[in-house]
Amino acid sequence: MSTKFLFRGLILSLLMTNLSCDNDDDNGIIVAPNTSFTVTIENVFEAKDYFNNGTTGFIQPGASESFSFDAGKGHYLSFATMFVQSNDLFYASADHGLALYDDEGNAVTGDITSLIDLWDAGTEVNEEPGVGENQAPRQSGANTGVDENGTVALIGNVGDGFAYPEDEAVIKVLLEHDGGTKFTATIENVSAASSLPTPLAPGAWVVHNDGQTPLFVAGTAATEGLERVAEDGNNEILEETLASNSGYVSPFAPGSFGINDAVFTASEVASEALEALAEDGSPAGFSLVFNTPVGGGSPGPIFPGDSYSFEFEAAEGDVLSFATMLVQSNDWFVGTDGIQLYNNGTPVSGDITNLIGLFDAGTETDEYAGAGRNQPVRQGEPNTGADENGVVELETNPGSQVPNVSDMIKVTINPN
Ligand SMILES: [Ca+2]
Ligand SMILES: [Ca+2]
Ligand SMILES: [Ca+2]
Ligand SMILES: [Ca+2]
Repeated sequence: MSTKFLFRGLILSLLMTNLSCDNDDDNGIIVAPNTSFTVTIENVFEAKDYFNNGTTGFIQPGASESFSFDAGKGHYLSFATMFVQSNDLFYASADHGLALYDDEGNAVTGDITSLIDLWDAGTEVNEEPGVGENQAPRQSGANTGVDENGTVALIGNVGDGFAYPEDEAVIKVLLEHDGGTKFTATIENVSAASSLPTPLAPGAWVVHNDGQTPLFVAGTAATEGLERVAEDGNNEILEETLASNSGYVSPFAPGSFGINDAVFTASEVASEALEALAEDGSPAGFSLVFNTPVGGGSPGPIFPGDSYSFEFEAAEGDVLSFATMLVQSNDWFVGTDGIQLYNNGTPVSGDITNLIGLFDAGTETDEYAGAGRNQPVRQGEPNTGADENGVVELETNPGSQVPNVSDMIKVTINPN
């Protein structure tokens, strides 16, 4: 290094020393200057359109099959299963699914067969039911028959001239509420005594939000996944499509950070300020907050792909803590109660996600994450839910639907 650069470096350090005179201790000894850090918190959830999904199997006349799932207020159920003695007909709810809760927030239960209809996928020309040689029981192979190039329609609106048994004579669908967010649906094949006994073929179900049409849209062409379900009772493609697009996703809420003055302490009772942060995403009780998404104009949560960023100055020995609510939970937050900002005199730098944990504030009893009625998206007002009377601790059993911390959030720190 040239003397010129050394000189410049000296001037710079003298300037910085003067600027950081607050760091003079009582004996007048100069301590290391503060470093300015930037922390970035990014929501790295993989965006998904639907909440969860599954399949149903082959249901012979006289048999039934049940499947269970979790769902919250605002969730809908869609499913489809083939009317096997046909070319491309299937039983399903309306294209937007059926509401699992009524307007008062009560679970819908009982016999819901009246909400199920027989649909024509519009992919294969209809033959006489139970007789046609291109229908699943008789066709020479999968995907055999005359292309229809039509759209998905209620069979009652198709007018193909054939007679079909009443829906209630073939299928019966029951919905039970098992408490909390748990439901069990049962599909019963009651066609044995009908004019045309038929198996119901492997199908698919999906729990989703209002306004979504995950299996088909009436009046438009069927997807390949639905075509295979409706013509051949093959649910593989539809299952794959739904599974890759279903799962737990959550925003993170405005949060708080502290330098030395910790936002929380593990194993201790949460402060009121932390309770509001962890239950309702409100950092109002803290002085140091991050609340505005990068590139956003006003405070709000961060969704997949969004991030928060905040800056602070710290000196060797200082410790960073922070907390941001995992919104689709009762009182869970992601953060740390203490990360050393220097490592042997060097400012910490880079990805520190592995130092971050998922914590339960211990203030509100946990429900199924993503569906519980006392979680922010579904609760009527803040601070709703049963008191937990616990302490802040790592959440080690969040439920299999909740990804690992590093698949939900990425935290980086950089000295400026
Ligand atoms: Ca057809
Ligand atoms: Ca066929
Ligand atoms: Ca809790
Ligand atoms: Ca709550």
